[in-house]
Amino acid sequence: MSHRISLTQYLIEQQRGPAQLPSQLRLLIEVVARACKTIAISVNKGALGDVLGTAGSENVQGEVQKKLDIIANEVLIEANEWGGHLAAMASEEMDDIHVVPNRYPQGEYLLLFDPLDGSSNIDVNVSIGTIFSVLKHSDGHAVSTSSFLQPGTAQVAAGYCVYGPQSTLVLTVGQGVVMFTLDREQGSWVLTQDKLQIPEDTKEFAINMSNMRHWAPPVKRYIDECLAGKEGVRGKDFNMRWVASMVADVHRILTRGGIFMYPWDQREPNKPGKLRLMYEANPMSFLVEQAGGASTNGLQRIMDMQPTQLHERVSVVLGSKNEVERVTAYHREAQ
Ligand code: P6P
Repeated sequence: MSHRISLTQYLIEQQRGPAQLPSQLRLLIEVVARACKTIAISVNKGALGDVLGTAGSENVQGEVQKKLDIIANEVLIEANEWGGHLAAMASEEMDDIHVVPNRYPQGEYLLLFDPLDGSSNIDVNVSIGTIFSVLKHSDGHAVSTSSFLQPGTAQVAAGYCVYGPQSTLVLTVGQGVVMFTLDREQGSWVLTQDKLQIPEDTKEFAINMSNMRHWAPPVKRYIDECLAGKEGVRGKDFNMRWVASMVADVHRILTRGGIFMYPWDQREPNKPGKLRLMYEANPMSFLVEQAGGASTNGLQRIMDMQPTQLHERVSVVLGSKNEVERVTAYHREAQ
C-alpha cells in the first residue's frame, strides 16, 4: 500500500461510502480501538507491570482469571460506558450484562467481548488478544440479556486485536476485512491491509491434537487424511499449527489461509464445544466469511445459529472454504 491512512480516516470514509457507517458505530469502533491500545500497553509491560499471574478468582466459565483478564475487562467497560453509543455490554469475564449506568446517555448498540483471549499464554509471552462483536439493541424493550441473544448474521461490526510482535487490529463493518497496525511512535492505528482474503484451499490445519482420542469420527477422519499426506486420499502433505490463542490462530488463517477446529469432544459430552458463541465464534465467523472463508459448527453455519444463552458454547470449524466444506460434509455423512 502506498499511502497509509489512520483508523479514523478509514471510518470516516466508511461513513461516506456504501456502508453509510452510522456515526455512533464509528464512535464505538474508535473507542474500542483506543481501549485496545491501553490493553496493549499493559500486556507489553509483562513482569515489569505487575500484570502477570492469576487474580485469585474464577469467571462465569469456572476458569481461573488472570490479572490481565480483569484489567482488560475493566479497560473496555470504563472506555465504553460514558460515550452514549451503547445500551449495554457483555463479557466473557462477567456473569451478567453490564447496562450503561443512568448517569450516562444510552445508545443503540450492544458490545460483546472476550477482553483477553488466550489467557493461558500470558505468562509465557505468546500472542493473546481481544475479540469484540457489535449488535444493535432493536427489541424496543429495556435492554436485558435477551436483547443480546441475536444470531451472528445480526452483527453490524466485529474485530479483534492481537497483542503479539506487532499489535494489529482486524475489523469488519460488513465491507470486507481490513487490518491496522499500531504505530507506537504516533500512538495510532495505521491501515496496513485493506482487503484480507482467505485462500479457498490450504495445507495447514489448527487443532489441539492432544484431544484426538476424544474426537467424533468425522473429525478423526479429516485429521487422519491430513496426516496421511501425499500418499493418502488428499494427495498432499499438510502442516499443523496450534497457538492455543484463538486470535493468533485465526489471524494466521486470515493472513495465509488454513483451517481452525475446536470441535465437540467426549471429555465434556454435554457441552457442544469449548469456545463461546456470542463473543468468540460469531465475531470470528463474521470476519472469516467477510474474507471469503467459511465457518460452521460441523453441521450448520455458525452465524445462522439462534443463541439461547449469553455464555453458550459451540463447536467451531472455520477458515479456508473448501476445507471447512469437506469437514462439514463428513459430519453430515455421519448423521
Ligand atoms: P486448549 C483460550 O483459552 C481459548 O479459549 C482459545 O483462545 C483457544 O483456541 C483455546 O481456548 C485453546 O484451548 O484446550 O488448546 O488450551
